[in-house]
Amino acid sequence: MPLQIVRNDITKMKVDAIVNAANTSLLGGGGVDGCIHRAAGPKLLAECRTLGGCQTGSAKITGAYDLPCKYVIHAVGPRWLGGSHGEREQLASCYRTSLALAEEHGCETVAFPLISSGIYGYPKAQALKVAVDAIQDFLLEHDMMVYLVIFDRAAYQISEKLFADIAQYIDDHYVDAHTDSHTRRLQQQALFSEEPPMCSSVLPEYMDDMDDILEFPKGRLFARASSLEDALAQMDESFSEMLLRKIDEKGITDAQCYKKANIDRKLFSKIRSNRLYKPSKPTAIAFAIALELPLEETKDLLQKAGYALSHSNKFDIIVEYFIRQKNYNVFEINEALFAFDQSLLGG
Ligand code: AR6
Repeated sequence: MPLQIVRNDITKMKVDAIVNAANTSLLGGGGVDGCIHRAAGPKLLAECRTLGGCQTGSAKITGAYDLPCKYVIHAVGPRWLGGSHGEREQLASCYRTSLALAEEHGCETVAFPLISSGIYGYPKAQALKVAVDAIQDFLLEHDMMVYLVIFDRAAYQISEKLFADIAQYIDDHYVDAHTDSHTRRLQQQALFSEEPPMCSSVLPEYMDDMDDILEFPKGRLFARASSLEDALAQMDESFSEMLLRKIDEKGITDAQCYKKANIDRKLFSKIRSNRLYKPSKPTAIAFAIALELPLEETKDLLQKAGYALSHSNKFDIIVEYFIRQKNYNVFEINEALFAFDQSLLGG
């Protein structure tokens, strides 16, 4: 996953470079700046003294000394003055300059705090959006693993309305599913008491239309497939094949698809070159989102990788919510998944 949002203390990140939310003097301060200087030791300040400060919206790079990374990139975010003083552009410029510096120094992994969102007072939700947009733009053209490190829970709030809508959606569907599954369990128990174990009510949904190859209910699957080889020869389009077909049908390039899915190039190549590659569920869903598939097609694609969307877990319900809203922005979906403590989409 090229952009990953994690909850951590940035000084603990084992990456090539961490970014500091510094001030124009580059001589240390409070917040994350203080944490980084304490963890790096006094040699960091000594090097910073040689840099001659830094302008707002820009960044400079130093060694990392006692920190577990190789470099510290000191970025100077804007103070929030109400939003009409070029704050957004200056903040975006911090991310762009830092990423360019990281690339110049051969960094493959970089971790950012939410610059300006503490002492400098930038509203956290807006600071997050600027960060995600700027990093996403950079990743469209470059290969890098970027972590956005969120320190405190309060720093990460999706809008109250969205949170309430999703909570309501989960509530409605989660309850339904649990009521349904209770009823289904009772029905299944009743069936088990009269039928042999292999009965239609316990077959997975995807076997519904396999009547022609099932001899049921005597319990012999694939009865008309004369041998295992015949059965294997009848294998369907695989996940990889369906994915590549859909990419062609949408008229987009492979890179447009995997970047939009927040999947890195290497993982995509593996999937492309191995027709039987089995992706993780978050990866499979990320591709469905990148392809902007409606719900039924999303389910088809997932099924190719052996997964389903169910109403018995929050992750699935949140994904379904976004697909029904036709919101196919992986990063916005990830913000919501993060807010509900679920795993994120991507590779
Ligand atoms: N790891 C990750 N994030 C952190 C950590 C940490 N250890 N500590 C704080 N944060 P701030 P600013 C988060 O105030 O707003 C300094 O004095 C924090 O929750 O560190 O850009 C500088 O010298 C917040 O979301 O930076 C400047 O004078 C985010 O990091 C001024 O503060 C940024 O908060 C810069 O203010």
